[in-house]
Amino acid sequence: MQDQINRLRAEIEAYDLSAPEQLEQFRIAFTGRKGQLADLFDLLKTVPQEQRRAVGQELNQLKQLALDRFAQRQQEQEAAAQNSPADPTFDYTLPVVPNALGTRHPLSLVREEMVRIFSRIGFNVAEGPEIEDDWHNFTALNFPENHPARDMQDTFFITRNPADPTHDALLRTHTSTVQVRVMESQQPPIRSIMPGRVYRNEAISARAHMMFHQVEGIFIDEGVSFADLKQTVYYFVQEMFGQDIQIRFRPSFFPFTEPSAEIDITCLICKGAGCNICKQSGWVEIGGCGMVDPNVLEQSGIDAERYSGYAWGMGIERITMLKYQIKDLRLFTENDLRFLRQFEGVQ
Ligand code: 2NM
Repeated sequence: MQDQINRLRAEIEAYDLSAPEQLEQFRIAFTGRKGQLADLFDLLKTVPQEQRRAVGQELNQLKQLALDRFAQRQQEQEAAAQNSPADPTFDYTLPVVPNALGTRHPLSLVREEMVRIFSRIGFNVAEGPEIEDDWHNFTALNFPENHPARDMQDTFFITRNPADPTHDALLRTHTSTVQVRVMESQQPPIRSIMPGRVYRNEAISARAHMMFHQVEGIFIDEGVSFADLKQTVYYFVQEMFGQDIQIRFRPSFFPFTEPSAEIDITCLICKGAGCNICKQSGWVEIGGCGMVDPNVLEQSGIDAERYSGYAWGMGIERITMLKYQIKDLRLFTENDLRFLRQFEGVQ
């Protein structure tokens, strides 16, 4: 028995495994169910009782030796296969099949364009949280206690405590919240825009949604006037829509600005002649603006005797709809690829 074991060990150690097919022959000859090791294990019962344990151990070591050789050679062969081409006739000079890239969402394209336009005249981008508190969304912005925008009908509240509204958590209804945060943390000159998503409790339709996007902006320094505001808006509109576009300011009201105005531009559909998009007026509204109310400046820690500023807000959806003549807001959130693929070059 001992001789047989020694012979088999020598055979296992010397076995030539250089060709891939020899690996399988090795397995059949030694470790397979009908291999030589199995034969020797069968003979174990003929070994005298007092030697059986030692011989059994030796057989197990031999089996492990064979399994180790097999595994090592198998690994070597797999590594070699990965490093050499499976098909030597493969033509590596063929052009690859292009991998279709996705396209950017039209709202992203317009937001990026707006950021580029304002950054050229010195505005930086500020961001803030979408979950806000009563202070940043309303109180700091001069919203009176009983203002309808504070109502559940317009605002999504997350937690509400009628006894202590200063601890309400809500989804921001405008990005003016970020303006407040900027004014609280910086001193003028301040020149920032705030692109971002906002939420209002509205039924979803072609013209309204419970979530949309805004770009608001703020400019605070010494001696800033409404003339500066008008010129900035005029510059933006011409860069965004073209040189022939006219603008018009209509007096309006916002709690956080005084005076305040609505911004209209020439209707892009009928070029001012009158159509059903502009309700025959030749003008369409793109946002609101005004001089920041001194109360708002003071509440955020800015000296309103020394500084003045203007601010504005525009809806990205509205500007995108005008630019690309999209007639239904719901298209922006339906993820229909036939819609989404129309705005940026695809192969
Ligand atoms: C608008 C219209 C007019 C505005 C004002 C401020 C702040 F924080 F400075 F008071 N932020 N945004 C503003 C002014 C927003 O959106 C239609």
